[in-house]
Amino acid sequence: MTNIFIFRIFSLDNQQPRIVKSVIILLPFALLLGCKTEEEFKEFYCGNEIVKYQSQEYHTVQIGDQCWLKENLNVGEFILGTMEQSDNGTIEKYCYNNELDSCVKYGGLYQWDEMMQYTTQQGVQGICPPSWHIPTDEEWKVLEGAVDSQYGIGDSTWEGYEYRGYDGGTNLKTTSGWNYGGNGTDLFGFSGLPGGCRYDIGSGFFDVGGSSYWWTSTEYFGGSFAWFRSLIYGYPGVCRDVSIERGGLSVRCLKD
Ligand SMILES: [Ca+2]
Repeated sequence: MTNIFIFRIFSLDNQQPRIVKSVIILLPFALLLGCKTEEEFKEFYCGNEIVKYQSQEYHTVQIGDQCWLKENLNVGEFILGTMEQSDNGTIEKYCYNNELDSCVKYGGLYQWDEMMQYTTQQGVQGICPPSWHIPTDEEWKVLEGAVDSQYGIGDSTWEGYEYRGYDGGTNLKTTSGWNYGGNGTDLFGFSGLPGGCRYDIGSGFFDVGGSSYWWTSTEYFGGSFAWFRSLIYGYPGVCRDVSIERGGLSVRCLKD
């Protein structure tokens, strides 16, 4: 359309200086091009992009077809481990051993319902930033297949329980920060730290430095339990298991 329009204008009147006509005709076209370029700059580039959310900044990392936040979520108001998180319009978090520094280092620990913001729908935004969501059990299987050197995406090994895979866990762990010689390779930049968890029974905390626990948004047989993933020092695989939803685990968000 634009080319035809330009041709017609040129053929109407050859008396005007050619350069003036060119400027008048091409100006809207140039502005259009300029707008497009600006839009392109606003596109999301996983890995370069930093996500600002509730006064915290999160890095991003592309692993296969998925874009993950590179840090555990640390959002909400700190409450003691002896308290329960509730549907009160405020996001609440536990910090390991009730120390705020633990939340800075490892992110907050959340009960499943609080993380989901009181829905049971898989893949919801929950407490994640806008256009991010709580990964499902299936989306975690894709990540596991993407980072394991022996068992790829879709391999039946990922349907199993407890520790599965060859070296997926090692490749998800940070290269420092794990106790008992448990550091990993962090081959894909996932940067899994051993943040421990809040017990599902009682109100104490468990195993910071030795293991990590991330919720999925997938319930187990529709209530009270949900799937999670765990890494532990000394095990190269990734643990897939269920926890009582009352437990306080870490949360990693996945881009929509
Ligand atoms: Ca709450």
